Amino acid sequence: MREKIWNAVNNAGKIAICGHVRPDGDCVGSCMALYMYVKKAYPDKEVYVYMDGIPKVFESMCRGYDVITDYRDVSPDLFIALDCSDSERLGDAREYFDRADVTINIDHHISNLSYADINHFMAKSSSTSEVIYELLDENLIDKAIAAALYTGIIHDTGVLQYSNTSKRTLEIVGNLLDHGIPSDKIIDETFYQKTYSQNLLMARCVLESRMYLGNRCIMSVATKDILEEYNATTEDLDGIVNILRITKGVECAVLMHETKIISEGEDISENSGVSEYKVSMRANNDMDVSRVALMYGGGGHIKAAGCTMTGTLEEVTKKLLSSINEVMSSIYQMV
Ligand SMILES: [Mn+2]
Repeated sequence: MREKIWNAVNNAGKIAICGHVRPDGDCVGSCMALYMYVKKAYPDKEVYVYMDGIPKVFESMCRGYDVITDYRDVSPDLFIALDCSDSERLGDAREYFDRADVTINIDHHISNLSYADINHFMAKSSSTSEVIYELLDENLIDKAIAAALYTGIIHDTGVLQYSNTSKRTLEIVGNLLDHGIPSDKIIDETFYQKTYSQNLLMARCVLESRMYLGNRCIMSVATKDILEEYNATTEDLDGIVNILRITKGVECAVLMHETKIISEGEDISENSGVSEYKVSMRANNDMDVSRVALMYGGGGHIKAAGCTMTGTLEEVTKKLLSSINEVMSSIYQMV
């Protein structure tokens, strides 16, 4: 597979690289690493990288490089999609991907749809960054490439915590550290760091949280009012549900945030109006929140899933708790 991929790169004059819409750390890291590597290893080739909506924390990784954000057509001979399980997730770059002579799909999602001419997905790898590392010639990896791959691995493994972190992941991370990358700074500045107002918002959500189902479920709601109070966007809520999840004894953590007010209630202070809520859930132990999300047309993974619900806050909370209770009971009765 390695040879097939590099042969395709060798045979192309113009190469485009693209990740998925709303790129995360692994997406930005793997795209930038491959982009920098191909430019370095094949100086005679024209190489382009597409990414839109790069979160602020990853901007420094892309600084000084010509990242295409307007999705103009560069008519590449070879188009490489990274961290994309489905070509739909390429967003506006998809039509150029479909038009390219040769396409490659490199990923680590088990659900990958094999939509390219050459499909290389490693479901056991922690991240696309890890898959990319395995394809590179170690001698050509420099500090910038190592930092990009490291960032990707750190983000998809929750700083080497999640169960997708293998012995091989740690070996690769060890090799990347040999390049003298500022690993502590990368973890702090791209993963843990919060602005003061993000911290206040997190504190507020923790303060407003309630325990349910015999203290096995913790739930908090960020209403539009709360979000406005901290001048916050959805991005600012990142990580809060994980903070709720580490509460001792909890099997299921829920953070809901109000996305749309459908009708104001008679008594606004009672939250009696109908709204749309985005629900994000995290599970501990054997709990499976993807089953709860599926009941409301959402989806995700066993340990992290989400859905959208509409109703008064009371209705939504009641329905959701009863579904969580149902799933939890069925799982823990089996044990
Ligand atoms: Mn990924």
